Amino acid sequence: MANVLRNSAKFGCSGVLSQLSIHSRHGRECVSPCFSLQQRNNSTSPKIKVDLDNSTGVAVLRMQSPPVNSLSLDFLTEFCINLEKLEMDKSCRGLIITSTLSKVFSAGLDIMEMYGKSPERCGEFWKAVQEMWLKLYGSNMATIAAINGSSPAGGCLMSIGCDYRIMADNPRYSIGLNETQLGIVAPFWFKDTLVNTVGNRAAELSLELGLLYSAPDALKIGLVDQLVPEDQVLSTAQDTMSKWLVVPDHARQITKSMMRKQTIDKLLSNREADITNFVSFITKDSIQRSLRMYLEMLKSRKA
Ligand code: CO8
Repeated sequence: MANVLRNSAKFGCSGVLSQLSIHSRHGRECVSPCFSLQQRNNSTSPKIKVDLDNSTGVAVLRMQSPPVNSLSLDFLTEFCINLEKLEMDKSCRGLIITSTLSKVFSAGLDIMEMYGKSPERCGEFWKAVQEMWLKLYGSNMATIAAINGSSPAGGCLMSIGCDYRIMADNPRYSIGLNETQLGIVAPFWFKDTLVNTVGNRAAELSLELGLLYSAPDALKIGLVDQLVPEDQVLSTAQDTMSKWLVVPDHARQITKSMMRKQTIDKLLSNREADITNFVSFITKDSIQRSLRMYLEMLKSRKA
């Protein structure tokens, strides 16, 4: 069994999910007995909708949290619960992540979760961000991001947490880790994931300048793997997934673990320190001022 899943299981999921977890008949952990199989496979909730096609073993997770699918604590908790449910479902082999919103895949972390919040709340939030990445980057499923809109910062992290990225060929959509533009710093595991995706030099430029790449430019540096017309993003993801699933699961999973384990273990062994760093950084007056200015800029753009 691949190490990735063991690692993420060892460190558990959100508190909510830990409370729901029980052991099932066949020895794998499963979620609360109140979920029927049908419900587990096709959950509908306000922020995320998951549909698992039992005939193909492919689940489509649709983010549907207007206006911009920002990653709030509630959103992340729901995301992790859904991911864990799919991970434990033997019939699910592949996951496609996409958005129901027009123009936006995900605007990244919900800035309001980092602005004017208590240190305790910031710590809880950051733990959920870590959990989202650990579960996605370490998933045993084959994962494809069907990026049908802009995907800055945490949205980009979610995308590069997948195995493959297909983006709408629309120059108005952008993707990248733009943290420095907000006056904040992408943590080491954001950086490591980007380096693993585009290489050291492109990651260095990208991170220092907080670059947001248009879809064609993202393709050029390898931040996304493929561009397709907007109305074909999901169907291309489905076609691509069927090719990925030709590869025997165990061989793909062990290979994925071999490629990603070191990066995952680095966060796992520094998890508490990373939370402490985030909380002390984000609650600084100067950082709070930067975030306020950024929020004002976002609002004024509309005016
Ligand atoms: N969080 C909270 N609210 C947001 C966010 C966000 N990330 N992004 C947009 N919004 C709000 C806007 O303020 C606006 O609110 P309102 O309607 O009340 O005025 C509403 O969502 C709609 O936004 P737009 O009008 O801008 O929507 P568009 O469709 O025109 O544009 C974009 C969509 C391109 C996604 C645009 O909103 C955008 O660029 N957003 C900002 C994205 C961004 O910079 N995110 C960075 C978040 S930080 C992060 O993810 C990593 C942090 C790591 C921390 C490390 C510290 C140590």
